[in-house]
Amino acid sequence: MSSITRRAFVQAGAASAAAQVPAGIRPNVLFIMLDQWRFDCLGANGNGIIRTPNLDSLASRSANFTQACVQAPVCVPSRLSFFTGRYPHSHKNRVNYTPYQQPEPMVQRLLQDAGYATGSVGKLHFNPPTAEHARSTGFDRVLLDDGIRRTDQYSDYVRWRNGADPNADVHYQTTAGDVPAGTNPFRAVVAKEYTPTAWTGRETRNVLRSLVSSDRPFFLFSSYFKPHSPHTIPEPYDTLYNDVEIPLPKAVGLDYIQRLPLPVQKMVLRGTPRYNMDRQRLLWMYRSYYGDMTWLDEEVGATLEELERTGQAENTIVILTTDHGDQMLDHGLFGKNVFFEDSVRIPLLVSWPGRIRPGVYSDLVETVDVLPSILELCGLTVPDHVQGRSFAPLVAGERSLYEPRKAQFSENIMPEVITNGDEGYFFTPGKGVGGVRHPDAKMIRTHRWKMNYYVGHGGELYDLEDDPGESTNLFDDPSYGGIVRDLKAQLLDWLITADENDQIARQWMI
Ligand SMILES: [Ca+2]
Repeated sequence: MSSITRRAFVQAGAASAAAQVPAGIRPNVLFIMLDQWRFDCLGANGNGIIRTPNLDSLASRSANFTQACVQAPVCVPSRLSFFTGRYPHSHKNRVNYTPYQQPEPMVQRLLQDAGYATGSVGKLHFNPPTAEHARSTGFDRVLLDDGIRRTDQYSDYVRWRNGADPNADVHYQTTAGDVPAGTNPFRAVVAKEYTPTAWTGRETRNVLRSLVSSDRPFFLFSSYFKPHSPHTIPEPYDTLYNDVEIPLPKAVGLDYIQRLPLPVQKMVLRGTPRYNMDRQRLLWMYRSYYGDMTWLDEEVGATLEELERTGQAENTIVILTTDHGDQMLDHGLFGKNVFFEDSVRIPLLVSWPGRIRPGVYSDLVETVDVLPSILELCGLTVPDHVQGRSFAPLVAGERSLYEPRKAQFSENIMPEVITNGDEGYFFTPGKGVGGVRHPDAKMIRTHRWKMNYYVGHGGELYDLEDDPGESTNLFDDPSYGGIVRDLKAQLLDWLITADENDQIARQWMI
């Protein structure tokens, strides 16, 4: 199907859903985001060790997308693709803490303009990182905590804790330090009730109550910093997985890392490389990450209970997802900024009782699809600038109106490769960043194949069916030349058509 036909298709879908939403009754939207949450760290996604009963229960009531991919494996570019429905090369925020200066409105503005009461609690990661700025993007109410030291001065959580916690002079990410052997070295010094996680949960429920009391439908973005590192885990969660041997990723050596394309090598080896770190310490990191997830499960569970208690559960679309995963030493590194499955493949749950058909969906959805899906489910028109494709027909409407994706795309300029974490570098056209032409990497992923392409530095090709751990790079193997050529052609097609609405005037000149 041509993309122009596709656009008409999407709009027809929006119109049909709009017709289904009774006049004056639009659903609420509760959008819950965790930060750096691995796809496999959810019981419902097949993890038999992690304890996430509330999230598993939500998954059983949701469309559970098992092949969802982020548009960029790093925070702000990914978040803005969720919020704008646009790919990173179109919304242009390619690294963290770039001001969003494009004219296209974000989801909160679109819903606010449609009469929604809007609120945000927790991490937004916008720049400038202030609540006032966040309100100017379309949030009526903002309680902010981005979760990192450099923005603490703008954090409503830090301000609150300074007045409430008798130990406020100890930074909230401080760990106990020397602990007896056999106990968790990541145990937090700060008591649970004074942590960002507890604050975000509590304030989410406070803002939820106040939004429900208005006579308008609401959009609430509830955003946790965890299970993002640094690992700091308060009692009682620090000991939850003490007796559990969580399977650890396969150890990799320098020989493996040095076979990766140069930008990926640099990413793995930047700063102090940790690919050969102590395995016992790694196990404690996993136990802390799992403990965080069980705690987040309780917080999200309490919020869903509150939604039920206010009588709004039946008329609320709940979205639960994350902005990217965490390597957790898979392939030799922590964090993200690479295209491995641990970073780009994310959990995505979308529910609406009686409207969204629960089940496991293996369709190739992208995070740019979330905004048009929200709008369509709310009976609103999807603006032309949106590049995503609504999955509303797939999960809640006429399935035949949904055109399945054949491939997903992700983009990453890997700035840390050049700056090693320093943020004082700017992009200069023709010169790159800091005088270095950065590798603007692109990923294409199909049901079977993943190809990552680094301008000037070759690529990676993985067979996700036969090699789900992405251990064998087939990019330079001549017997896969046809696959590489086909994926390159699809990548080129996407690059040409993704922002066609920015490139082509609506009316033909005669
Ligand atoms: Ca993030």
